[in-house]
Amino acid sequence: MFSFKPLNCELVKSLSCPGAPTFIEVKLEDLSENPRLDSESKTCILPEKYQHFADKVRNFEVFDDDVWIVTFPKCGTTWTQEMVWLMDHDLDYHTAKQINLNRRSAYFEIGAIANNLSVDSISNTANLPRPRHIKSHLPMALLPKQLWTVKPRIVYVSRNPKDVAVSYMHHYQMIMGYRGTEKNFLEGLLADKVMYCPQVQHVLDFWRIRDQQNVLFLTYEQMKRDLVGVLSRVSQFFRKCFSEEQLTELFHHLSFDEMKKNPATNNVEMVAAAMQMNGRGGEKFEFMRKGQVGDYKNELSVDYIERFEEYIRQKLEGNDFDFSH
Ligand code: PPS
Repeated sequence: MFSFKPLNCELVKSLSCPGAPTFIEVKLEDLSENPRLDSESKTCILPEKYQHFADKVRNFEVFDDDVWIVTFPKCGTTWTQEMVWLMDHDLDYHTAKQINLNRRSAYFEIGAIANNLSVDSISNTANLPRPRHIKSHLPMALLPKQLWTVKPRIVYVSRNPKDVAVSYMHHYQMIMGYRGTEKNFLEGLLADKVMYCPQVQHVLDFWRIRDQQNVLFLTYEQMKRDLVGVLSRVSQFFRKCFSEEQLTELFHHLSFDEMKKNPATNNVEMVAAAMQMNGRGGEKFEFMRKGQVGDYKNELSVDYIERFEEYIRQKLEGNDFDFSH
């Protein structure tokens, strides 16, 4: 079903880190079960470990009451997970505060990619109580094929690649223990050679199926600009009817400041454990970092901003999507 190509070029080798020392290109060879995948969509850069899980992921049993939250990394996954879990559980704040979001909404493939983690997250996800809430950064081609026949709810979120670049760079350095240069990391993104790349194709595959009934396509920028409007779309998607007062309370609960101080959503424990594992123990890093649109202007040089803009322009050519949505 898949082929696995070791990646030994200097750029990819320079992206080695304790969380992911070696990378492969995973390629879907059998396109028969996927909706509208074009040739660009068939590959994904992942840690070498993933080859032992690829078939298990692809053949994973999907249920129609599952909720899948799918994103490229750093696009607002955590924010969306909390929003969607609460919507689907009739705003059960009591449970949401008692049980960490990572247990309520499981990171599907983490055990298949994280070098120093020996959990089988695929089997653990299979055994979650239903309705299962499942987070994944995998691209369409690698996700379970039953998603396209069983058709559970899928919430997809995209974010502007320039802000993703900055957020991902901090994540890569602090959570995955990367000690290489920022230049190499940015070059890696521009060459689509960083973990989970290609990035724009990841988005386009879901943009193309956005009108399917079981798919809701959101963007980080929309959520920042008009969370009330997004909450209304999400509640319709879940066929829920909440009062204005309830939606106001949810809006407040989902704010950056509230989620940052909420131990069930701020990922403090997960980050501390990962930093310890990946050689950054004792250093300071907050998962809830800035939560802004346009932070790239503070961190990327003018040259890199231009290069990312050109990269985005080229990758979007011929498509009706743009990252200002
Ligand atoms: S991950 O590790 O890929 O699952 O990360 P992900 O959750 O997708 O993205 C993390 C970024 O989302 C920001 N974030 C938020 N922004 C606004 N409001 C809320 N409530 C919120 N929650 C998380 C988080 O700060 C990361 O972005 P940056 O730019 O790094 O601050």
